Amino acid sequence: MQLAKTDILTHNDQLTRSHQKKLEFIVSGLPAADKIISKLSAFQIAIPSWALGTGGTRFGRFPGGGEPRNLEEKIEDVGLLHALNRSSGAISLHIPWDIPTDAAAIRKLAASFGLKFDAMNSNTFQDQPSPAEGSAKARPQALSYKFGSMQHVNKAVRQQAIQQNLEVIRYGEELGSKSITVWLSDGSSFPGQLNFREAFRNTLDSLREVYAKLPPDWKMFVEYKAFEPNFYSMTVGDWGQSHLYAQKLGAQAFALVDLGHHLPNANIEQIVSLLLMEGKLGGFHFNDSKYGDDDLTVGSIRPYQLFLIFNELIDGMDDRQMNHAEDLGWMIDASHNVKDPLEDLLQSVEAIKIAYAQALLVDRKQLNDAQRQNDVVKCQEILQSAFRTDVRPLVAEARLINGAALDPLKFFRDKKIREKLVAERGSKTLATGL
Ligand code: RM4
Ligand code: MN
Ligand code: MN
Repeated sequence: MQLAKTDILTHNDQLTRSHQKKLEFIVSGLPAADKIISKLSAFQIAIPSWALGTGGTRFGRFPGGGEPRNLEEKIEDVGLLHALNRSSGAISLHIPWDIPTDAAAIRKLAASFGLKFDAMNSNTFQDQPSPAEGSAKARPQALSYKFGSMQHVNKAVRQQAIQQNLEVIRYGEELGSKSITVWLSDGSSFPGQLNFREAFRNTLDSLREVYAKLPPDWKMFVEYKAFEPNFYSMTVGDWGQSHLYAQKLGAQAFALVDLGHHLPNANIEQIVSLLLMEGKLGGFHFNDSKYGDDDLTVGSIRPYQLFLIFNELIDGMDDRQMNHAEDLGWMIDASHNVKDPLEDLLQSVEAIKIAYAQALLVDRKQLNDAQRQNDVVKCQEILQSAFRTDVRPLVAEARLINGAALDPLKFFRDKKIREKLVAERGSKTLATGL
């Protein structure tokens, strides 16, 4: 579904007046509002192809209807999001959930929506029973990943996982992607099940084989996770282990931080800061959580933590003269059980941009001075006054400049987009993914 530009213009016309008032108010107190707005318009967040349908829990799944039935429709959905907010200009594919059978056609379709291909993801955490429907290129899987993939005690299983990752890279090259994210569910569920050192070495050797074939302009992201599906040990269990792999692999390998993959109360902003300092932070999977890998809407539970993370990101990236929009991989990794996936993703993108905008407000010089004087109260005041600023008009203005809708969610509802998708695709469709 392509949105009519005139519909967006009409929608914006109706909201412009009240938007301008709010914008004037915030801009009047900001010396560098223009700079902030242009940074916001450049900032894009990739959408995962596996989060466009309703996710489930192990207790059930409640599809809402109109879910994308294939890769083409997933691309259309991301295209829709991007037309609404001009901030979701990339899609991230999971293989073999979303194999591009005709890469040239898929690339063309994505380009028609102004979309690029973000990091490719390899799935060696499930056994694939047979080639996914409509994906003639998928190979049937011979060996099981029940006891891991890259860590496996059996070399043949490790080889299978390596080959699968190399295949993912090949698909990515056909699509113009520039990175692969490796998330392994490898680990153990019971004490004694695994020799930790052997599992680490096997995993490192397997990753090395993939890394050796990585195109020179690609990055490899090693994503860690504290627990689940293994509940005693994970072979890439925390940022220290990710960093260790990335360091041993080489300059093209980085750690990837998924916000939901930490033990409770972990200080994620500190992790981010140190990984950046070491030049080993590659990218992000945004989501929110209260207990574990809950994959909830970004900013729905702990918006202050999100702000603090962005505060460290900006500080660390500026220190290394990095380009905020381009030098790290920004992606959402969420699952939607009770909300409309597209509405949920719009909320997530908005939350990310709000946190980014708030962090851009922090007066770094003042903060630095207050830190040096051990003025703890002032440090807190500086951070919290940025966090408590309503930056939504700045984010909306960035959207307006980019030709997006002033209020994407309102547009989505007013124009009954979900209803149209249900009419087009049916009420009983199921998207592949989480
Ligand atoms: C994992 C992890 C990965 C994602 C899968 C689907 O928990 O977050 O990034 O690829 O879920
Ligand atoms: Mn993730
Ligand atoms: Mn996860």
